[in-house]
Amino acid sequence: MKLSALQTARYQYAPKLPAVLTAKLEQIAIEAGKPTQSMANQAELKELFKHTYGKPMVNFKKGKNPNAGKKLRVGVILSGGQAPGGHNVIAGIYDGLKKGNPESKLFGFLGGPSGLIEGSYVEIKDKFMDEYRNTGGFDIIGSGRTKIETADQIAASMATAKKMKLDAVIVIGGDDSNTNAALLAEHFVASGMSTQVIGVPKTIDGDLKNDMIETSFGFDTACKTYSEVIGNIERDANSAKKYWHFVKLMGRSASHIALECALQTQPNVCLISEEVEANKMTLRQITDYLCGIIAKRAENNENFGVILIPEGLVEFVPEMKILIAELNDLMSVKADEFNKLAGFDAQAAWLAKNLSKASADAFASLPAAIAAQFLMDRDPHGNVQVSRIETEKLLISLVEEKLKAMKKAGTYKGKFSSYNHFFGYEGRCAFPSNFDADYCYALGFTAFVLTNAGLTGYLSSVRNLTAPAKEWIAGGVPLTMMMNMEQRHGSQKPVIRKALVELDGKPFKAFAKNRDVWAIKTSFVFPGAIQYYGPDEVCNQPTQTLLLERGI
Ligand code: FBP
Repeated sequence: MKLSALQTARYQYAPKLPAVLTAKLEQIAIEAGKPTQSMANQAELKELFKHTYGKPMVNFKKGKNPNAGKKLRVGVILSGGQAPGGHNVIAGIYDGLKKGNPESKLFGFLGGPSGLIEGSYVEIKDKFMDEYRNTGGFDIIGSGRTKIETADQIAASMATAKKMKLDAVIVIGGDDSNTNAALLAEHFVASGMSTQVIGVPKTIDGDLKNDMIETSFGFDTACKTYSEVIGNIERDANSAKKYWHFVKLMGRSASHIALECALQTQPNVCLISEEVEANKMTLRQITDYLCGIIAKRAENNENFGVILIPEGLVEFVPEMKILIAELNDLMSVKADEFNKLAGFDAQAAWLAKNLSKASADAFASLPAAIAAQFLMDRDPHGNVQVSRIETEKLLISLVEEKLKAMKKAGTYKGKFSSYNHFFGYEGRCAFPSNFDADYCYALGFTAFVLTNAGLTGYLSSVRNLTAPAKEWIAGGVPLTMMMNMEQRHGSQKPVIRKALVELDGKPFKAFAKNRDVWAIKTSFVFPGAIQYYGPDEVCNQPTQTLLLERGI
């Protein structure tokens, strides 16, 4: 394989660890707190997780480690969407295992959770590991979105773990994958198996966070990658002064990515799905809001600008949310009937009869190309694939229509030319920023220490992230502590609660305080490309979200 100069240089980068983890393994002790509770529905969750509910939080401190030197066999899974830094999590686990006992072994399950179900894996060894250190992507072993949930899948996973004599399975995943990890941990203990299950918080979406998990890995690099390109587009827009750019940003549900990019680049508009939902804004109201800003800038002769749109927006617009819920139901309950329909016209005619009147009207109001995207296959969790709905194009067409009407009425005198963009996949496999390279390595090493301590049902946790890495606090959070019960596919299910943008949180407030000025007065900021070498403020800054949330 031909290597770029940066990849060659990044192989030399030594990720930083919290001070406690740089000690000899014999000197890393576990300090357990008090028993914990789930964030809601305590009685139901206690019943569902009879063996793993309510464990204490644990932290690492300097002290005696009775388990040092234990020979371990561990399997690791990369689950769900790619996020920069996944390879360093594996490197952290690997180095920890080998430091503990050079005869310990790490196996990578191929293609995500299905690798565990099918017993498909590879042993990770020195040379193989070294090829992936500090690189982006999940290509070391691949990822997948299979859920381990049916009785057969759980039985197959147990069989693999037994056959491979695994001491632990480490699941690197988001909220859904770690919910699965919690269930697996419970099943393993309930069946008398000694295989432990440990999770690691991954997702560029940034929505797996709470008091104990300050951020999920990958969010930092993905946001910096998108912000670089948004900044470049802003500068282009400000140079040519003739285009409006509509930029959709990844983030399945929560708007953390859009908000962080807005804080980094100060665009003219950034829609926040959670606010749209709280204010019950219809598509028409969103269009009016955008056109108001476009018209105002036109009065200043500024017929250009940049608008950020979170990927999940359509699911937060009231009429679209109801439409999507009805479509999800119809497409699963009447799947046979629906799947027989040949082509979009037949589907639209069938839906007109089967949807509620309000949803049928909402569906009919969409341009046909966009409406067809609402009918694409659901993901394995039953979710509509919002990254495939071209919300940016939908908004452009609604804005064009409205501006035409405004021109007729004499309330808009500008020129409107637009471009649409979608930034998503290009941010998921970038070389991890120094922050993500360090954070991931520390998360991986922490997952190893939790494994070494014989714990199960824990999520690897590294905190105090705005301080230098040596001051980071490492430990484990019981997975059940982050859970509640939610309605999924018609029944109540235990799930890790997704963290949405909080409208009374500091990042949103910082944005809301400034957005009216940014809308009219061009205030663009150009962050430039991620820097891996150079002064601290250039290459080691955490995200604005993290700084604001931690009051810095
Ligand atoms: P995870 O939650 O699994 O980390 O995935 C996040 C994400 O990148 C979303 O932002 C996006 O909507 C989705 O994955 C795209 O999924 P896919 O990779 O299957 O197209």
